[in-house]
Amino acid sequence: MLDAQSHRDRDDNMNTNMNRDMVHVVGHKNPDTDSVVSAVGYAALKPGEYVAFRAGEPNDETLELFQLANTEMPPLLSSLRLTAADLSKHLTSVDESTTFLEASKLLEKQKVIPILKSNKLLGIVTEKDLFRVIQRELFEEEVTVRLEPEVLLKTIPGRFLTTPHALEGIPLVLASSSETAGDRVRSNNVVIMGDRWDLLPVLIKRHVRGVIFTMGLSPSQKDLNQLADAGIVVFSSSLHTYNTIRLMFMAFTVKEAMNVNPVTVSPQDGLDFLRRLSNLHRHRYFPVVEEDGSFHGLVELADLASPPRKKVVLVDHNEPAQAVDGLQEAQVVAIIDHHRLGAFTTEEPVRIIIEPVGSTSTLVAREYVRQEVQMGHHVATLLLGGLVSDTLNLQSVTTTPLDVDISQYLEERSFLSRDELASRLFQARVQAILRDPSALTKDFKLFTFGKVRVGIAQIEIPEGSSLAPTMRDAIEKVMTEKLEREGLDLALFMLTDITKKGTLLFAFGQRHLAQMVWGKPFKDGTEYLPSVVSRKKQVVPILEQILGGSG
Ligand SMILES: [Mn+2]
Repeated sequence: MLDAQSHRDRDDNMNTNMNRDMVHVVGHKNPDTDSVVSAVGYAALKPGEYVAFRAGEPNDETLELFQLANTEMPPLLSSLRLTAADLSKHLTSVDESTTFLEASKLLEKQKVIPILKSNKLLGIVTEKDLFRVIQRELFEEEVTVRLEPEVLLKTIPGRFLTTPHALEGIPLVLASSSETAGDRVRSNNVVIMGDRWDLLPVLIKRHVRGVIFTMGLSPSQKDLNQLADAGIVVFSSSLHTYNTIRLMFMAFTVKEAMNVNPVTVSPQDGLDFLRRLSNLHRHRYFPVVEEDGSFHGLVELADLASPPRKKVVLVDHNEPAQAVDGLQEAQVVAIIDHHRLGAFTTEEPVRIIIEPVGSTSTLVAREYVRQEVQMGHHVATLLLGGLVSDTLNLQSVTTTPLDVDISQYLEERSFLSRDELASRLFQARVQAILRDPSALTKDFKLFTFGKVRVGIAQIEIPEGSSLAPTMRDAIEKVMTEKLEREGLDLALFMLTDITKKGTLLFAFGQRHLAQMVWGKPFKDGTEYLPSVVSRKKQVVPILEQILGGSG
């Protein structure tokens, strides 16, 4: 018998599929290179505990970097919400031919058993379900048993003395004197008896269905032949009569007891849905079944009350709006970032590393130095790529001395030249823009100067001005579209050359306005403006000054 303590123990054994200690390390949605590689780099600090993810499809530059580093892209994390897949439990499953005896042994370890056929769910069975069948036997006036040979052999130790067949009929124990016994025997009986050889002629005469001899007894060969000739199935149980009969109650298969219509859920179903479902159906278990019908696991009602939260480290972002969906259901354990701190509150203390440096990769790499962890060359290559990508190969205004130091540290460990890596990455970036020029207007901004509506877009690229011939068509296409769609007077595109620290300015629409503002001819619609790199500080103010205040 199970006591209360062992009940508790086996509950604890039923752990959900979710690894509660696993920490998801993930960057922002619409991931750039820095956000993907800083997740990989940070996760590699604690292998086995931290696992890196990406929050969206990688761009061409990021793909190029992972190819260069010969490393696998981390998997997509689309949500941090708890799902039925996370909450489902590891359970031993059985097939429908499993006997009650086998099932009841398994039910000492788990409270519910899934019954499968080729990994498809047929039903579930609990102790209650087994007991319902046994109870039916207990309260029926006249019980008919059907003991299938395989079930009988698996339940009662013993052997068939005749060809194995199902023993089907009304059980009758012959213990009384031959006179009384003879009167009681019917042809639909399965007789259970000891060494009452004197009664065998009666059994043969009445054509009983079968005989079970107890205590391992077997009749003489002559008697056995006569029983067999009369079509009577003979089984010899090695147990005594009481134990033989007791086990007959267990000579069923789970097929006869299982609940074939449990309410099932799919692996993607979220916690809210599961809670609503459990209010609707007062079931204790909800099998989790894939779309193709294959069995995934079981969610238990008790686990919906206070489920564990997924742990997450945010890299390269700290604003919930930029984070993977379901962040509010997760537990943030750390933030590693180089962006401004947005509105953010947590329930527990959080490790925060936010510094105004050129890339998150820089901060992640510094953790290797601080924590004295050896950095492999794959990670060094990836982090160097992230650093180069965000700082435009150390030429962006956001670049700090720390970025420069760390870039040297990474360059040594990656066995790569930073400049070569940079040129590979920026080539990939340009190729991607040519394939999908809409990327050029990602940071498009609208202004009104006096009565003039102006739109300005900008990209910053090392050796940017040398790319003008390749990119001219793409720039013209997206900017004339903007001009028309936004009803602009003037559309400006800044192709900023980070290396030369200047901007090639493209003007579309009323070009004479640009000619007036900068006092230059804008032949072919472009003009190179040396030492102009900032839209906010160098382009907007002069437009405002010549065309009128913005508003
Ligand atoms: Mn970044």
